[in-house]
Amino acid sequence: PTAQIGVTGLAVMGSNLARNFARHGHTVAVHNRTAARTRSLVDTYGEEGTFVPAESAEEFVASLEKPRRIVIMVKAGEATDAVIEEFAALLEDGDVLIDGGNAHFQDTRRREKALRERGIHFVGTGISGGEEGALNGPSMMPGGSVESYTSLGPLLESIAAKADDGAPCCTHIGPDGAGHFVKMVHNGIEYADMQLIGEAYQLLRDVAGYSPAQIADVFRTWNTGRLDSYLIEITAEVLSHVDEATGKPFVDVVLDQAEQKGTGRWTVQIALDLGVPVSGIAEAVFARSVSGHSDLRDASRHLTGPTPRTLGTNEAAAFADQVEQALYASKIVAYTQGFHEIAAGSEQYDWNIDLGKVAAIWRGGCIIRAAFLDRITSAYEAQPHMPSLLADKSFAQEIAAAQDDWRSVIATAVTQGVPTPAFAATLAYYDSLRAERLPAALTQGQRDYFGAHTYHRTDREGTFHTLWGGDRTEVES
Ligand code: 2AM
Repeated sequence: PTAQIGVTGLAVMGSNLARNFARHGHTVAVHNRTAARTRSLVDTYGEEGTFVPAESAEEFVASLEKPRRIVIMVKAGEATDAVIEEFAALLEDGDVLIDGGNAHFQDTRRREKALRERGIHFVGTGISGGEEGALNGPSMMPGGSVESYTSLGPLLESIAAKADDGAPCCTHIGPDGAGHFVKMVHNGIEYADMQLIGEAYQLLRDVAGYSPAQIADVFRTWNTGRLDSYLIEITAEVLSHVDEATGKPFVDVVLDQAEQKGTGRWTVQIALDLGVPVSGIAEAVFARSVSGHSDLRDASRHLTGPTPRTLGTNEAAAFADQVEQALYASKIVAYTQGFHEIAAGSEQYDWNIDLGKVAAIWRGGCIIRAAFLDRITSAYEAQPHMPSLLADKSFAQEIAAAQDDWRSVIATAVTQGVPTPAFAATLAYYDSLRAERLPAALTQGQRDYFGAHTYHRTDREGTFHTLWGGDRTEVES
């Protein structure tokens, strides 16, 4: 046996990951259910490094050094279970099975437990960066045992993206499902980021009256400042692209119905279970859902409302600056919510996740890579147990400076009838947290009225109920 690592499942993500390992000097065993894919990989890219192609699972396993390390890159769900079963039967104590797909973290917890009982390390690993990242350096979020990371970590770190300071964008996230959980929230934040960018675009289009090409230039300028990020960069690329067939802006010929594969939805579902308010992420998921309801939208075209008024040139430029402030403030809140969910998951499942390290490995390789993740890293390094990213002084100051514009942009959107659900939800979250009193006191009163659900008082310990149907005296319960 000569291979340091094996990859099974050689669709684009798996092939690119295998090539990445090979290009970094590792001998890579490659295997696919349909052997033609394996042959084609080695035929096309064999020169890039040392591949050991295997036709059968037995041959594949026999080609690996011990402890064996096998990365599974097949579709999440039943295919993953089938492949795990096939290989687990051939593995020995101490071998490491890695699932690099977008598995649900609860599936990962279940699989890790079952395999641990058979002496096999199971490493659910989030991988972000798309096809390009898999080939040239993704951000990697491996979970599983500490022991598995001793053997696997250096290999993964060698192929991971490197942050600007040279640190690999890969760290041991925590036990069992921790890696896939963090990848899930990464994707949730990605949904929010994309939606916020989309709302900024819509405002620049409808209120500032800019063309897609002009908006691309605005995004290019923003990308040189604190919003510097991969998503802003590709937004400018997409907006400046012209459809060849029609000569129209590409963004004007694409059907405006956003699809989703499920990790954003999971982020919100799990947040509901954990009781974590991820309203910005939720609005992003709902916004895609609304867009996809063509039936509802068709049936609603008669609904009235304001038509946005386009600003003059100078006003438009000033408005664009305000939108930048709004986008930045909302983005900080969306990340705050995502990190809160990771902290809550970590607490619930005893994962002991280091939030600073999570921010650090998102600085490169992944879809949400952004200059400001460096600052989130520093904030958590300075205060690892911050209850919220908004507890960090410098982020709080930035929001303080941005908030007049933030409010004004949302007010404009509301009066002009441009939907900005994620902008508005993130601002409402901010205002809810800073509010002296919330109407939750009234909610408690209502609950006590119709259901005798009781309440607590601000001035005394204890649990109370008012006899609403009687003389309205208060009783302690
Ligand atoms: P295939 O080339 O034989 O179809 C993405 O679909 C990748 O997952 C492909 O490499 C595919 O193999 C593999 N795959 C999907 N379902 C599988 C299964 N049940 N067992 C093994 N590999 C599977």
